[in-house]
This record gives sequence, structure tokens and C-alpha cells, in this order.
Amino acid sequence: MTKIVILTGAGISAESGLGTFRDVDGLWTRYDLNDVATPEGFARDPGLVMEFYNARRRNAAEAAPNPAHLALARLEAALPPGSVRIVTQNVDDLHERAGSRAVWHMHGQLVRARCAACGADWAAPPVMRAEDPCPACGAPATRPDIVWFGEMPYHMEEIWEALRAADLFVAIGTSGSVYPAAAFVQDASRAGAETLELNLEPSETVSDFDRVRHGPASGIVPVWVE
Ligand code: BJW
Repeated sequence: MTKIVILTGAGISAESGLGTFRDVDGLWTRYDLNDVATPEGFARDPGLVMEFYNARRRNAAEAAPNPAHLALARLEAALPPGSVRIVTQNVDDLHERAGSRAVWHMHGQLVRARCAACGADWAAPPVMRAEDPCPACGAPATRPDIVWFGEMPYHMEEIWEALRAADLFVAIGTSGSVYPAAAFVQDASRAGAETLELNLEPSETVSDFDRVRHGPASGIVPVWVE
């Protein structure tokens, strides 16, 4: 059975109307990532960080999966169970809403909340406040279930194991500027996988890929899948 690991980034959701981070009109041109995507920023101003993620949760809920998300769901459905694994850096739920089942959210999810005191996690309400009590321990220590800079991404052991077993590694809509995800192409290559980049433009790691195809995800992903 051929094993395919697909890494996705903000570019796959761009045509669903969700902003990327580093493009000309990206989120990091409007917000300082040190303020909204670090534990230190959250400690300084939890209200600002909650506002940032409450707005993104609202935008993601209003967005719909695009042809790229739908094509990946079709690919998973068409192949034997266990053949396709999506590792997404995205915190939206558009892969799941497109029908993908085998999805790991390495940078967390907008639809989940987490307790900074005991680590419990639960379904996020539409509007979250840092002083909301944790349902498990009662501490007023609610935070978004998001992996910020300096924090350990989720599912790392499982991801490395999947990369070691992969026959094909595909990166879609990611700039290749954030680690450890940016190193997955090298991890997969070393383990013998063929590698393919599908992105609007060459990423920072483009030279590490065996094959590349550049264009909007809604066009090139369905073409690759069919
Ligand atoms: C389209 C398109 C269309 C547009 N169609 N394409 C090694 C060296 C140096 C530093 C480090 C290192 N290792 C770790 C670090 C530190 C740090 C890091 O990487 N810093 C860099 C800035 C250098 N990393 C961390 O702190 C991570 N933790 C960690 O490393 O823990 C220790 C560890 C050690 C060893 C092993 C394992 C772990 C945590 C990183 C957390 C990232 N968090 C964020 C924000 C939270 C989530 C959120 O709010 O949404 O995650 S940052 C932000 O960047 C977000 C994204 O998931 C992530 C990646 O961005 P992405 O998806 O690539 O988006 P863009 O905007 O950059 O690119 C979009 C691309 O799409 C572009 O290329 C466009 O061309 C393309 N595009 N439209 C197709 N229509």
C-alpha cells in the first residue's frame, strides 16, 4: 500500500477567504506575531490574543472548503484506509468539513480551548475569554488550543513515524518558514519518499523537493489528485 503524507499550510485555505501569514496582505503585516502568537504575548495581554483568535474562529466558521480541500478528501476516500495522512499547520477545520478523516492539527485548532493550569481541552465557545473557568479544574485559565512560537507542536512522534514510512510527501500552500514543519521534506526524503511541492510560488524549501508545481491550490491540487 502506497503511503502518502500531505503537509498543508495557510495557502490551501486562502481561496476559502482565510488570510495567510506571510503574503503581502498576510496576518503578520497587520499583527505583530510576538503579541498574538507567543506565550509571552498572551501573558502580557490575554484580551488582545483572545480577540485575535475569536475573530479568526468567526471567520473560519463562515468559510467553506474549496476545491483543494475537497480533492484531498476524495483522495483519502478513494484509496485503502491508512494510505493518506494529512498533517496540517492550519488551525481551521476546513479539511474535516471537506470530508477528510485522517488529519493531525500540529498547530492546534480554533474550535478547541485549553486550560493553561491543568492542560484539559474542550470545545471552544464562539467567544472565549481568558478568565473563563476550565470545566475540568475550575481554574480561570482558559487559552486557545493553539501552538505558539516556542511551544511543542502536537503529534510530533506520530508525524515523524509517518514521514519515515511515507512513499510520497506532498507540501501544499506553505512557505516553509516555520519549523519543525519546514524540515519535513528533508525528513521524508532521507527516509526514501518522493517529494512534491504544490504552492502558489516557490517556497523557502523548494530546492529540497523532487518535483514542484506552482499555481493556486484550487487548480493544481485537484489536477494532481485526479
Ligand atoms: C498559496 C495560495 C493559494 C498563498 N494556493 N498556495 C529551527 C530553526 C530556526 C527556528 C526554529 C527552528 N526550530 C524551531 C524554531 C522556532 C520556531 C520557528 O520555526 N521560527 C521560525 C520563524 C524560524 N518554531 C517554533 O517555535 C515551533 N515549535 C518548536 O519548534 O518547538 C520545539 C521543537 C523542537 C524540535 C522538534 C520539534 C519541536 C512552533 C511553531 C508554531 C507556529 N505557530 C503559528 C501561529 C499559530 C497558529 C495560528 O495562529 O494560526 O502557526 S505561526 C504561523 O506560521 C502559523 C502557521 O501554521 C505557520 C506556517 O505558516 P504557513 O502555513 O506556511 O503560511 P505562510 O503565510 O507562511 O505561507 C503561505 C504560503 O501559501 C505561501 O508560500 C504562499 O505562496 C502560498 N499561497 N495563496 C496555494 N491560493
